[in-house]
Amino acid sequence: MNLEQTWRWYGPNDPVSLSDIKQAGARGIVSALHHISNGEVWTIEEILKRKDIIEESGLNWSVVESVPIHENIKTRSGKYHEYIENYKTTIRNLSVCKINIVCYNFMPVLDWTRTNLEYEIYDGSTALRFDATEFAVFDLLLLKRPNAEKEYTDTQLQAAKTLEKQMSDARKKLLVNNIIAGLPGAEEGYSLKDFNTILNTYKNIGPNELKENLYFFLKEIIPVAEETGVLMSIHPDDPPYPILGLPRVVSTQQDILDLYHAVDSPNNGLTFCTGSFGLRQDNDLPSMVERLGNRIHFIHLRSTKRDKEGNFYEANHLEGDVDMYEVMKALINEQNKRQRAGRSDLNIPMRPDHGHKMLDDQHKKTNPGYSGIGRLRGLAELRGLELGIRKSIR
Ligand code: CS2
Ligand code: MN
Repeated sequence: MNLEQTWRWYGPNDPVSLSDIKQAGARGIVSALHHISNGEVWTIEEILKRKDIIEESGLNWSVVESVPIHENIKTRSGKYHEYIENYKTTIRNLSVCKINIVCYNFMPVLDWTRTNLEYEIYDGSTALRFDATEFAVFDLLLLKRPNAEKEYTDTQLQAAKTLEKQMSDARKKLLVNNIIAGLPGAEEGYSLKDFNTILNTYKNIGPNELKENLYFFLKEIIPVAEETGVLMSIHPDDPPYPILGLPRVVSTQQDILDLYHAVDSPNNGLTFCTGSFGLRQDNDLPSMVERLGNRIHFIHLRSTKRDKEGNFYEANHLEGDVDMYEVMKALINEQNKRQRAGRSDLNIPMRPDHGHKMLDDQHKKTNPGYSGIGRLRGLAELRGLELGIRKSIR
């Protein structure tokens, strides 16, 4: 019994190839049909095309990350009925093709948010970083979001003004791009001009309304997931607190318990992402695994290092604020529990979530966070940690 070692692959245009992945030691592929627009049906034909390519390399398509949720569903407006029906069809089609773990997220407007994609850490590799002052510059002085000042302290406002004066136009442009142009996996990119208009679609949606919209969606799709044997696995918010005045509802243990309760079914489950949850000090990761574990269907392992000012960067997988040893131990305990309960889903798929740019990655163009060697290092360390714990507790 092991966790299934998986790897995110963006498809045939990914600079990291399937044979690279094989050499990294992963056997399961995590992939999505990024060429299909958000809200449209994934046809069996398109799914099989991708599946064949993966299987020809001797690998297996284990998880879909992600089938994106259209903004109309999140705001329950416009064509949300049609998009939910399309989503159900996609779930059915994936199950026909024997792919039955689906990751998704319910973050309004933006998927993950970083300000710097090339932050050099102490060992010379580069990591993704979120700088709270740079983010404030973006929000207050470049985007000029109405009433944004109310969400910042005087010290933060001052720091943002001072920093903005020192920034060149090129640096500002890069900052805007890093935040709104869409990181890999985020299906939408926006222009600065449209962005305030899009944010405005949430003017009457607070956390309660967003939760209701999420539960409405789940009540529609989970019965289809049950019927077809698909395990829906929501990914937490990154970062796990409100930004840009937008509500966030998948950030804490309580959020997940509420979600489990809203539709009480094993098919309504979780992607346990230590990098996202780990940004909050009040998220105790090992105990979250213990409490939420029976519906964890997919695992993302990475670490972050945060400071008191609200900045963070992505640390090496076994460094930073996440106690990876305790998390891994809790995951192994969860597997043991499943085995005792006679469950068959023991080899929970796990992937190294993000990696640094290091060694040869630094001479290549890679998707931010999804370098070859950086992730290979992450996976190798995690694999060793798992093996060590497993052997020592036997
Ligand atoms: C990110 C996201 O932390 C992460 O895993 O890379 O793109 C994430 O995959 C999506 O939000 C999941 O829907
Ligand atoms: Mn993740």
